Amino acid sequence: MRILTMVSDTNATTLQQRLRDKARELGFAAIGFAPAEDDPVRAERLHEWIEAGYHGDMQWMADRADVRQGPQSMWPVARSVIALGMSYAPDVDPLALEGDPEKARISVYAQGRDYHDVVKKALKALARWLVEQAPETELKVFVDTAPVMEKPLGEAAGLGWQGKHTNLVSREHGSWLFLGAIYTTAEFEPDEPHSNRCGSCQACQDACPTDAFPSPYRLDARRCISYLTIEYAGPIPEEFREAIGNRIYGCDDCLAVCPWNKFAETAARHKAFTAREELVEPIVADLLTLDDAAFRAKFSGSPIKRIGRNRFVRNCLIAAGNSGNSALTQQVRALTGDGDPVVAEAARWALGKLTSVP
Ligand code: B12
Ligand code: SF4
Ligand code: SF4
Repeated sequence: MRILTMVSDTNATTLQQRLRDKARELGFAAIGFAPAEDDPVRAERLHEWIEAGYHGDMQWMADRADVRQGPQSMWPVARSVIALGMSYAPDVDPLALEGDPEKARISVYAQGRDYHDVVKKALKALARWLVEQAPETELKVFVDTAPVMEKPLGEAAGLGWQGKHTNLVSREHGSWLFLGAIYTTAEFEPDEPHSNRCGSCQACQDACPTDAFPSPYRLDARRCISYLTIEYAGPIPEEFREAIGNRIYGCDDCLAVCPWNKFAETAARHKAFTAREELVEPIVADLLTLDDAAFRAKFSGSPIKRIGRNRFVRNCLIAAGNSGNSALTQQVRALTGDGDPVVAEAARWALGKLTSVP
């Protein structure tokens, strides 16, 4: 069903333009349209990725891969995808704390409000607006948690391209876009898919501290610090602990070195993603003291709350062990008796590192 049949012909072309305007008014920095088609190449790459085991413990990626592979597989009546991006461009260098072991590094995306909430709210508002304009339209909105491959859809809709670090890179906003998508029964004029602009650059591949890219455009999540510190609940494998350094939640290194970021302007950033001051340069010693209640209070409204106190303190203990800061020894020793076995084990490891400092 074409959108032309849903609204009067004179409004038809302007509806798409008004939708773009509305998206910007709601805080989206980028919007594009793509046909709601499955792409066999994209689908095959997803299945290869899962067969290689690169998803690690993210069983939800494998469970719904047949639906995730494309819009038609999920919702056969969908005709168009509206891809959206919201900027979270930082105003300081995300790598600035690299050599500062007393401080911890929280990835840029988690220094402001939880993007799941912010993007979803704006997507729903945009969806409501579209249904008011074209009442026969059916739609579904997605950000992150649904079985949807948002990056290739963003590329198909012209928002940017999937760089060698696998994330979507925008010429205007660099690597700093959160993505969301709307599947709709309305048929919009598609935008041109974005061409790849990585060229011979491989800065992101060289920057990765854990060698998580088996080849360009492919990420082995099991080696990625973002996976290890956020998604993975067990004891972090020893081979990665030193490389994690002082990163306690996510990792920005491959994104931060991308040369296209020089065009990203913080003026385009949604105000909800302005960094909370206390999360820009947090002190490792302060974070080790958090119990469950203090953790929840501190990270209310933040994506960090999702991982819970135990996983968070586990990460802080890895940073403590890597700090070489013997002033942390008492705090770390106290955590060797923690009720959570993963926290207690991380504390023993950190204690061993701190007490072996010459
Ligand atoms: C699972 C997941 C993760 C996993 C796995 C990441 C990954 N690369 O798949 C982990 C936990 C590691 C992760 C980490 C991060 N994530 Co994440 N994650 C997701 C999620 C939920 C699904 C991604 C997915 O489908 N992966 C499956 C694999 C198969 O997909 P893929 O890597 O895109 O695979 C494609 C390429 O490999 C490509 N390909 C393969 N071979 C070749 C060869 C050539 C030549 C080419 C051109 C392409 C190509 O084809 C595949 C299919 O298109 C999405 C949200 C969503 N629903 O889409 C967010 C999402 C991708 N994450 C996001 C973010 C912000 C991050 C982090 C930056 C967070 C952080 N700072 O710590 C890191 C970045 C790490 C990195 N370099 O990717 C954003 C990215 C926004 C953007 N601009 O792209 C998303 C879109 C969430 C959102 N709604 O904004 N994430
Ligand atoms: S987020 Fe960090 S660990 Fe993961 S691939 Fe990028 S640089 Fe490597
Ligand atoms: S750092 Fe270079 S290779 Fe990596 S995504 Fe950016 S342009 Fe592409």
